[in-house]
Formats: sequence, structure tokens, C-alpha cells
Amino acid sequence: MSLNVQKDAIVYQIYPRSFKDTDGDGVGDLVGIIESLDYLAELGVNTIWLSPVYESPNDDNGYDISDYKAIQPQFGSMADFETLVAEAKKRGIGIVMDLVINHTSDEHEWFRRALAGEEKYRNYYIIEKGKNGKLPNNWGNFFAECPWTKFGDSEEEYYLHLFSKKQPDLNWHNPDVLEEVKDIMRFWLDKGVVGFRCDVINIIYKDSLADGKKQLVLTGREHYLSTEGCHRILHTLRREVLEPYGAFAVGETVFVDTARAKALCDSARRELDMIFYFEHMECDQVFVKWFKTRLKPKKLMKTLTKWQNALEWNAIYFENHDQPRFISRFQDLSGFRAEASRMVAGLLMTLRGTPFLFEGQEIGMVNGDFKDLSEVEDIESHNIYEMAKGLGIPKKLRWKMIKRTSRDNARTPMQWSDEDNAGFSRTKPWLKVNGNYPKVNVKRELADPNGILAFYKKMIKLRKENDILKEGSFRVLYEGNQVYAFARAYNGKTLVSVSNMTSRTAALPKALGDHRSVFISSYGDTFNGELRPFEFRLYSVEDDK
Ligand code: ISL
Repeated sequence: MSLNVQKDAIVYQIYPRSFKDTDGDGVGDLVGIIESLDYLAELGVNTIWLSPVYESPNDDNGYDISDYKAIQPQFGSMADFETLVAEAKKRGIGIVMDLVINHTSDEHEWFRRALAGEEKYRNYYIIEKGKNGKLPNNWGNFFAECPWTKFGDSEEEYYLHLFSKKQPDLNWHNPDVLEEVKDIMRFWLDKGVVGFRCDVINIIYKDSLADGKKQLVLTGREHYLSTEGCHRILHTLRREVLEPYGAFAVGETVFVDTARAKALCDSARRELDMIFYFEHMECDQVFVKWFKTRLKPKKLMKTLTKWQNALEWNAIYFENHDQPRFISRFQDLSGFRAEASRMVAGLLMTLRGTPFLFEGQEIGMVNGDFKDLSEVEDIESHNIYEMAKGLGIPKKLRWKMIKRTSRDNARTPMQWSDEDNAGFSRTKPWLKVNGNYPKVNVKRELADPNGILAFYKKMIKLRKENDILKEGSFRVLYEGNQVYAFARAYNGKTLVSVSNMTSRTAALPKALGDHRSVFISSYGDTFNGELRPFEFRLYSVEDDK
């Protein structure tokens, strides 16, 4: 993908299970997405990233793939998928697929054939003998499980899985695996998709299986994070698959510092176009994501600035299917849901990079209102709850941890209207709908010219049309306890983005200077005094003569 196309993309992430159910099984489907294309075109996005829609036993909601070339029957058929690509294209929207290649499902044919003893397929996975009656090594697991599970009936062999035991890791030392993946990518590119979001892409190549240095989380990770082998694979995929199709790749990369991140997405290296890092998602946590504290705006500002300055081009996001809703992180949100949502819209569309928004963000959806663990589906949440139990953490605290951090917070069904099940489905959805749906829904937002959705539309339109926002440089002006301000400049013209990240009014920082006028305010006026609660303003700056 040329840099220009990349700079034009405004991406909307769909978690298909939770988007729109049209066949009445309580699970979203492709027809539901097709029916919503006009809504998305109106919103102004030009790219859709689909969380996995492949055949899967759904141990991890599709991130455990049993057939990379088939559509999950709950979601529809291949014909539906082809219609989706064609109908999206008519509206100027490209489809990005989720490429999950660190692991497959244990129900994938490759794993089955490996279990059946076929040598070729055993080599697709990481199968090891235990050491002295113990596990092959001391590594940790992303889902707080043991990462080694007995391989079939074997007494002494185990397979590696960094996620659930139904997600065996692929052996990227085997060139056949690379060939299979190239073939899978071409299969979807030939169907007209415009690129891939590459799941946990910087952990795919394990340098060694030696014991790791003891760490609180993920012991062993020094053996697989951003290895040279991984860089080689990404470069090969870029040259041989992505470039010939002019396709785009964004990588989800875990435990990256800015140096590692640069090595993965500097354009000269021809690997990934951009990456999702996590540091700004961690501004409200104590050490690990399970322990949340108050979101400190200043920490968020400093983190955003750090990454803006470090990378040539950023993937900007505040929400996805793994993260609690962003506005729910503000402890002083109460009464300001709409204001905070509009502020996030302003920030998302004015930072330098490609904006990614997650379904429901554009209507100000908040964390799920789960009462107890029985209402939560996510495998990670259940595992962590069990682990916390094992550590003797009291029940009340265990639940508090899960309630605030569960990935299901973002996965509650899309709230389309105030009808039953929020208009998501005519039957009981697979996951509980947030009880606030009579107030928070698309229908209501569509009728409100000053609403959250209307402001997203306005900011998306501006981000698409304005060269300063698209191409301009980034320079931080102010990082305070409440206010974040930065300048974007291009061809001698400057815009200044200002966000009040609190529910209290805030003085305008002096650093803004005088030669400026309000271009847009999330409050819909041109008032130039104190910033109001969670206000976002964009200023145009006159050149100093
Ligand atoms: O949620 C997380 C970060 O806060 C991690 O635990 C997450 O599992 C990790 O970021 C990897 O995520 C990706 O791969 C997983 C899948 O469960 C996630 O949904 C996906 O985004 C395994 O495929």
C-alpha cells in the first residue's frame, strides 16, 4: 500500500459476533454487516477491519481458526462474504481481514493430522518432550494457563500454546508454514480484501525453547518477542504477497518499546505499515492490566506524545475488542458520557496516524453492566478469575478485577435502537446487552444533530479532507493535569488540537499563543474562553507576520 492510501484510511473495526444478527440465532452475521454498510458509509469510514470470520470452534471467539479458507457458518457463507466485499467496494469501503497465524485451532486439519501421526503436520506445530518428568520449559501463557498440554495420548510429549490449549502455536521454523500462510493471504486478496490486521504478530517466531528469566507475567518472552526470524518473515510476506497486491498490514504487537516498534514498521524496512502498541491502554493500570486505578490524564498525554514522536506513522486507537471501553476509564465520567465521547473523537481524528474506531464507540457505548461472572463469556476473564482464586484473592475483589477489565466490556451487542435486545437481534443475544440501550443507541444518535455520532461524522470528514490533519507534522504544546494541546503543521499552515480530559473546566494554556481562532468545538460553538468539561477544540492559527 502506498503511503498516501495508508494516510487516507479511516478504519472501523467490527466484532462480527456482536454487530448485527439477521438470522435470529443471537449471534451477529455477515448479512447484518452488509445491511449496515450505508450507515458506515454515512459515518465516513472507508475501511472495515473484520475480527475473524473464519471457521472456528469459538474457544476464543474466532481467534482459534479451524479453516482459514471457510466462513464461520454462524456468520453466513462465502457467497455472503463476496457480497460484502462487492457492496463495500461500491461505497468506497475496503475490507481488512484478521490474520491469526501465531496459532491455529486444535480442530484445524493440520493439527488433526499431526495427532494422527503424520510427520509433515507434526512439524507444523511445536511438540516437545518433557524434561525429567516435568514440562519442556518454564514459560508463561497469555491466558494464565499452562502453555504445555499433552500431545494426544502421548505420555511424554507436549505441544506449546501461548494462548488457550485449543490454540496450538505454529512452528515458524518450518518453511511449509510460511508457504501455507502466503497461500491463505493470496486466497483472500484474490477475493478483493485490501489488507490484514496481523494478530500478535511479533511473537510468532520462537528463537529457542530454553527456560526463560523468571518474570511476573510471561516468563520466557525474551525467546520470542520481535525476533530476527519474525522480521524475516514479515519482510518476505511484504515483498512476496502484500506489495504485489498493493495491500496493507497493521500488526498487533505485544510488549514493544519504541525501538522495537520502529524496527517493525519503519517504511524503509518493508515489514508492517503500522502497529498497535498498548502503552496508552495501560495508563490506568498498576503493573498488570487486571489491577486498574484512576486514569491519569497526564500519563495518557505523555504516552501519546512519546509514540507520536517516536514513529514515522501511528495506528491511532482508543478501543478494540480486547479493551474496556475507553470513556469508562474516566473516573469522573458520570453525567459527561457524550462530552467525553466527543472529546475522544476529536483526539482520534487529530493525532497523526491512521484512526481506528471500534463498533459502538461512535455512539458512546460504555462498559458492559455485568452482575457476576456467569454473565461473562470471555475465556481470558474466566481463566484470570480462577488464577486469582488460586492466589487467595477474595471473591469480591476477584469480581471487581474482572468487571473492570474483562474483554467482554467491549463485546456487548451493538446498540442499534431502543427495541428489544437493542435492535441487535430478535432473540436473546449470545452476550448480555447493556441495560443503557434505551438511551444509548444508533437510532437516537441519528436523530441528534449535536450528538456523538454527528460529531464523529464531522471529525471524520475533516480528517479525510484536511491535508494538515492527514499529512502534517506533530508537535506537543502542552501536557497538564487536565489539558492536552498539540500542533499539526503542513505547508506553512497550522491547526492546534486541544482536549480537556476532565469533567472540570480548565484554563487555556498560555502555550497556545494568541493568534488563533476556534475552528471546531465539541460543544458546537466558537466560544474561546475556559475549556468546558471534556471539551475538544481545534484552532486554526494565523501565521506570525
Ligand atoms: O487483551 C489483551 C491485552 O490487553 C491480551 O491478553 C490479548 O490476548 C493479546 O493482546 C492478544 O490479542 C489477540 O490475540 C489473542 C486474541 O484472544 C485476542 O482477541 C487478539 O486480539 C489470541 O489470538
